[in-house]
Amino acid sequence: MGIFWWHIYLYMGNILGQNMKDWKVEKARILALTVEERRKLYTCREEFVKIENVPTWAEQVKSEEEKQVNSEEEKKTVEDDEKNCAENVDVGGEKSCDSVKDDATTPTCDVKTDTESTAVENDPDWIKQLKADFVKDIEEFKLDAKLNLSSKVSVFVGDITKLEIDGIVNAANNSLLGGGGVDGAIHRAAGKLLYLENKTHDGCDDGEAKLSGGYHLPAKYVVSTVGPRGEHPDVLSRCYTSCLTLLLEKSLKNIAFPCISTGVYGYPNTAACNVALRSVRRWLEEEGNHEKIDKVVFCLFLQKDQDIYKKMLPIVFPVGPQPAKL
Ligand code: AR6
Repeated sequence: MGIFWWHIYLYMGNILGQNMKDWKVEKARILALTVEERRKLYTCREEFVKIENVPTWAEQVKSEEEKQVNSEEEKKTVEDDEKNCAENVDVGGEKSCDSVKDDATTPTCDVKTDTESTAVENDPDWIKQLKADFVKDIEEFKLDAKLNLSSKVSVFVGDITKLEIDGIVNAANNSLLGGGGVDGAIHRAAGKLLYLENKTHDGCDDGEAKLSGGYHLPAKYVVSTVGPRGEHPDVLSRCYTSCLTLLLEKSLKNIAFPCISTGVYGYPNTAACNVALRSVRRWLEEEGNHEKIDKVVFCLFLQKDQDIYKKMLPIVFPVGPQPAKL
């Protein structure tokens, strides 16, 4: 080997060796820091969201129900006021209650009519499909339909790279070396040490999962998984269970999932939500896993996924007792 190439060889070896050492040392150092010390390293600075501030699905439903009751009570008060005003019209035709009459924002009876008409809509096909699939799961996997797991799951709307949590899942490609979508966002926020650690994983097969440090992310760990390209429910289901199994192996408590495969990889959103919810429910019921972890968070970035999860979550994770008939 010529002297020139020898120098290049040593130089590269040095850099790679240094970098290899860097990620291992840095990963261990960061994981040993207190949470206050780690917060100084976050790429998102103060914009992180603590996992304890993300309500469980059960809490969210309860608070929405309370809001609904309050708004119905307010509406009733306004309607009563209007009725009183009408009754107070004096002989000359003037109302004695101008404040109500002049308030352009006062809701009218029309609002009630609207709500009533949407409540009787038929289920769309994707809801019918979910109900049928879930009933089949209950029989096939002997799921306990009465087991209330609504406080084991949460919905978080926003950027997964902001979550201060044990693990966030990356919807990666087989190289694990970065890409677009959520993968790009996670690599940018974690920094280059995630790339260097991932290089040592030697890739990842579809449906499998690999664990790395979170580095400059508020999440302690990144769990990279590779979703299917297109609609392959078995592979997508394995993504969820592989990540959850890793979580348990590492004795971690909380994990957040993006909507794996529904972006660049083109999995239809309603079908992907169906698989995600049922796979998580099945895993939580298996071997009492729900008692070993705190929370599984569904991180929803797009409005369409928020709309879909809002309709599908109550079927797989009902807050009250499981309806006798789905
Ligand atoms: N936080 C949470 N969710 C996000 C974020 C974010 N910051 N950014 C996007 N999403 P995708 P895939 C949502 O395309 O379909 C990459 O190039 C997004 O709205 O990121 O599994 C990889 O390298 C969508 O709901 O992942 C692979 O080559 C979801 O994340 C390929 O894309 C997944 O969309 C993987 O494709």
